[in-house]
Amino acid sequence: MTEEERYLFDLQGYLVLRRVLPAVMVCQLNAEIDELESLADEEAAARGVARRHTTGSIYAKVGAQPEKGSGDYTCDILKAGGAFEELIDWPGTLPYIEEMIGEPCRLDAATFMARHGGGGFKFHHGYAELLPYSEYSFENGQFKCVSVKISYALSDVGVEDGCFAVIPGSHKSNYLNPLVGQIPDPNHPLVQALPAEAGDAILFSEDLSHGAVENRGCRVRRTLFYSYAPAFHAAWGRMADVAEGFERRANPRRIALAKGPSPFAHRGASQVSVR
Ligand SMILES: O=C(O)CCC(=O)C(=O)O
Repeated sequence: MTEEERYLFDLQGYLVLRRVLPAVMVCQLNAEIDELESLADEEAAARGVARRHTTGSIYAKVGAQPEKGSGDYTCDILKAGGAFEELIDWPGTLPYIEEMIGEPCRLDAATFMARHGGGGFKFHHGYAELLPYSEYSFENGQFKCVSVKISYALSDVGVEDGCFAVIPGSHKSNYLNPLVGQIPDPNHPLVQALPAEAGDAILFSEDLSHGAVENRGCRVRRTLFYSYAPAFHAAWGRMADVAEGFERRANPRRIALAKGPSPFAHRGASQVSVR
């Protein structure tokens, strides 16, 4: 991270990295999503990539359901293998994650999300509650974030396409977020909408108030979320489960990130007392 990036991440709670995925990688990832979307729900589930259709929740606003196709959904994506595995230790983003977490870290979830016109996501987090799984913290001149997520855009997402949105600085707020539970209004003075082009990545502390503007267009927003945490964290259920043969294909760093390295590895055996 450059000095300016450190300053901005601390100040705002997020960083936007432009074009961290080259066009060829974006094409490859989209082609693999197209192939998965050509499958019926049962076939996708049989491959371990079960779709969780968005039916509305305290956070999600459901988009229009297309006549054909999958509608709004998320799924755990590493079970699909392929190029999704390459993003686990992507060189354009992983060094940022390592510095933001400041501890041996692991991947705790990797999901894909498709959102159609009408869909949105309400503001959550970024107020004074202590959520042990999401705290932003800075100690002894180092970031010590407990959860940092990467949102990779696989499609161009303007404000009208329902882009990601945040309240900058809210990761440090001590007051209740006045917009929590609302779909972000990009014209509200507190709200920063973050349009992205395919291949861009937004890295954010989970402690930041974040959500997504309503998709008012007719383009489907495609996004990958890769979530990282200190190594002592458990994964989010099965959300970081990998595909058959992963251990044979992957390099040691990728395996350690997906499986969770030993939280004490960096301290040395002498500092870990065994009785
Ligand atoms: O749709 C988005 O970009 C935000 C989604 C989100 O905040 C979440 O899944 O927790």
